[in-house]
Amino acid sequence: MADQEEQVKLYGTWASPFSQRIEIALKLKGVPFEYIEEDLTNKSPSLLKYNPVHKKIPVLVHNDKPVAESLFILEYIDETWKNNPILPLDPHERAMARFWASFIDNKILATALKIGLCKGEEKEVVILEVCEQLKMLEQQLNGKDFFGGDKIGFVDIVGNIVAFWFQITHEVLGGDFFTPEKFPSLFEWIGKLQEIDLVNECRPPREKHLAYVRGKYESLINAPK
Ligand SMILES: N[C@@H](CCC(=O)N[C@@H](CS)C(=O)NCC(=O)O)C(=O)O
Repeated sequence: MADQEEQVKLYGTWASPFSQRIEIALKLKGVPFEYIEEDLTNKSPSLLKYNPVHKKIPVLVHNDKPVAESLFILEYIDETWKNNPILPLDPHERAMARFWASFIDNKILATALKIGLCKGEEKEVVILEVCEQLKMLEQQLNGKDFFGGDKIGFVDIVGNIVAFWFQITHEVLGGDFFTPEKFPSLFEWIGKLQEIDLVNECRPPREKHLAYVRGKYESLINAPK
């Protein structure tokens, strides 16, 4: 566990599923931390100093040493505070957890982000693609409550983006494909996540989140081409 002397700071923004991942992990480990809300329209000198490459949140700063990129931060947290492991201990299971976490960000998220930007037939193709990817992810649950087994782990924490951000975005876009009928196991999993207090503590209030995502989407489609 962390020494009394240790200083842990998280630079994040309230609506970001990426900074929520880090909040969930720190709470799971019981690591006290200072949360610093960033204004991404006016990034702080500290954020630019700590993440000069991507200039993005989240950034974890542990005793003045920064770590950027949510997947790497999760690994850092798991290696630094050993209680309540996030990654499986078995090397093959660890590799698989990393594989599916990367699949969520590099495939599902990357495809989902295209949905709001295209129309007609092109949009249908993208929706089919994301549904296939979500099915592949769903199959990984394979009768388990969580991707991590009987408790949340790496893929569950990374998957918060599917569970919460994706659901809200789907609603804003007026989608009809991300439903419990089409993805029963994923929705059961979302239900299980919602039973976990510390996960709920890290989620933004639904109405506020909906309004934020709606605003983002409108400014995206109204942006000069
Ligand atoms: N791959 C990054 C993504 C983080 C990310 O996209 N952060 C967004 C907020 S949700 C950001 O800081 N955007 C600011 C910018 O792009 O200028 C991670 O996993 O941490």
